[in-house]
Amino acid sequence: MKLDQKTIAQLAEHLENAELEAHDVLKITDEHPEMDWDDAYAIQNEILRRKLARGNRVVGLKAGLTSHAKMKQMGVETPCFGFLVDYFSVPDGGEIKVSELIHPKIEPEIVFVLKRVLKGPGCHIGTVLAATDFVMPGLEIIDSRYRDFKFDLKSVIADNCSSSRFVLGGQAVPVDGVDLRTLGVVMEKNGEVMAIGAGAAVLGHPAAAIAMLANHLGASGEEIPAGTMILSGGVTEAIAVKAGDYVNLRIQSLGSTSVRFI
Ligand code: OOG
Ligand code: MG
Repeated sequence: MKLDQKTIAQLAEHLENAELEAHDVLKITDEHPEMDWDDAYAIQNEILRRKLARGNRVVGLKAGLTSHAKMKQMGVETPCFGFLVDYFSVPDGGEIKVSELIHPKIEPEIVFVLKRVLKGPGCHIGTVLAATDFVMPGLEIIDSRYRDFKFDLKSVIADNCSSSRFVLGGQAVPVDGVDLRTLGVVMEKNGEVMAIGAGAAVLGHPAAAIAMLANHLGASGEEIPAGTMILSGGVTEAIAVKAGDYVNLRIQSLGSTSVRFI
């Protein structure tokens, strides 16, 4: 760790205020180029602590920057991990107020729900599939707090990996019998196809993203509890949205989910 506790708390407050007040900020590594990975996750954890103290609850976890499309779009080469709290959740077919966000983008995700605990190190695709209750389609709305959506990996980790809203829908499908690599993914905005992909875009197999998350948490002695919902990462690049837009996601064998921006 390169930053002291006071600086970590200040940066967490700074980034969380930007989220809650929907305004952008400069990326924090500009002022703190010395910060390291532990500092970045410590800031994210402090944002979580602030939310829990206010009565919010964790409802899921996410892996991000797990596809080449996303890594290329954002100019980074390593995945990141974050948390999802209750007020991020939007019902299937529901509405999102863009005035509550800065410059939202939307991306298609394959979502896992676990039936058994996952504890790294040593988790792999097999461990993850054996621990998975079902998968389902999800739309993630990301909203980097950084100006023009530009950041480096440490800055985006501190900012809880741009998390802001998510929508789950479609069908809950057990993983035996489906090949998650070849599932087709089609995302439409206002009736026009905007992004297409397949599950293998996510680290070769979306379960690999869940294994990485379990191994990341395992390094600090944490486990992923049974029942946890996890976004495995955008399959395609993220698409900008504005008020009036309607987005629909279809994933082969898993059904569809949608959301409207107002
Ligand atoms: C970081 C969050 C990425 C994903 O699924 O790749 C993410 C960002 O692109 O702003 O959620
Ligand atoms: Mg995502």
